Amino acid sequence: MKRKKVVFSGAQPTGSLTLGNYIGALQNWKFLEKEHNCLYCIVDLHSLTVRQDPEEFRKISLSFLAQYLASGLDPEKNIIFFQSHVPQHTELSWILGCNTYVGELNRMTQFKDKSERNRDNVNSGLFTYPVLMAADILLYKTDLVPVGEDQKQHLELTRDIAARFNNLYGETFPIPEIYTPKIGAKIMSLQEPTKKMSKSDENLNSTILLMDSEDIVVKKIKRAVTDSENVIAYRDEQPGIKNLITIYSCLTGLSAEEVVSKYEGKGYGMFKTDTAEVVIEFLRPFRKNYEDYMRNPDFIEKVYKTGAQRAYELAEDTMILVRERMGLIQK
Ligand code: AQP
Repeated sequence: MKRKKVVFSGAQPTGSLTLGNYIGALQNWKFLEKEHNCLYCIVDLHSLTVRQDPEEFRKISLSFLAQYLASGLDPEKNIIFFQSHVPQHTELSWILGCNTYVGELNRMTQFKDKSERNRDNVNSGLFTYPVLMAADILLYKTDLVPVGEDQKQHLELTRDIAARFNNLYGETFPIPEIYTPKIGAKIMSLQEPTKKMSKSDENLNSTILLMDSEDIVVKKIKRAVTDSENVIAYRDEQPGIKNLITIYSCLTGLSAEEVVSKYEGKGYGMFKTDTAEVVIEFLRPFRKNYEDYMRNPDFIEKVYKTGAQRAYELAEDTMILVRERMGLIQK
């Protein structure tokens, strides 16, 4: 029988998930669960590259798990777990780090961006983060990685590391492919639509959070930066409007062209009101599910414990092979 493809992805539990995280990644996760073996991880160790308040961090991590479930991921079909519960991630990360060049890590644009934003804490974890990400992916012999466009460079590096390891030590890892949505792979900031929407953006009006109330969504979309053309067109010269069309399209299933023709001759005011309505309609069931899950901590715990157990077994199978390939004495 043909082996089902393995899918791995994750998000860092910092702040709260944005509509960008959902459209760029989570929406595809749900889609892929039907025909693949999927592992969806809360990559909590990655969050430590930025200082966290421990009490708050614990709450955010659990809230992320509830948000994964609220966005429709089925814990029976998928392995849902915390990265820190499966110690092989850090073990493989060390081994891969010994096969990654400093020059390669120096080229990572996210490191440059994040170290500028966190000047008082440019730690070595921030620099080696892409190696841990490569380990997250390769540990499960992943074939497909559904992520947003911002992760492309890290995924290219993962592929290079996998190919190098296979060449040096023998065929071990499949070379993973990136899987991005055709439209919506990069949802932009509502305030600076040439920059990606990011959950750590200090300007709260830039992001729509999955946890935002209806009033807040309306306010944020009303304030979204547009232009003075007053024509609803899907083109790079109008990045603010293009972004809103993208959001509208991804949440309704209409193509960008269909959205444009629906609003032909209409003003920005009406388009923004309708876009806010589309977002609210999407968020309403999400919120209800989220609250139901948060009222059920026992269920949440069962999901992450079962997930970690299943992930651990798969991870250990890979590590036995990796240790063998590297000449480490088996336990
Ligand atoms: N704006 C975006 N549009 C489309 N996809 C996006 N993703 C992030 N932002 C957008 C995708 O969401 C997944 C989870 O992201 P992450 O938690 O790993 O962190 P990130 O990529 O660094 O995203 P953020 O929101 O910008 O987080 P912070 O501010 O904490 O660094 C990934 O698949 C990502 O591609």
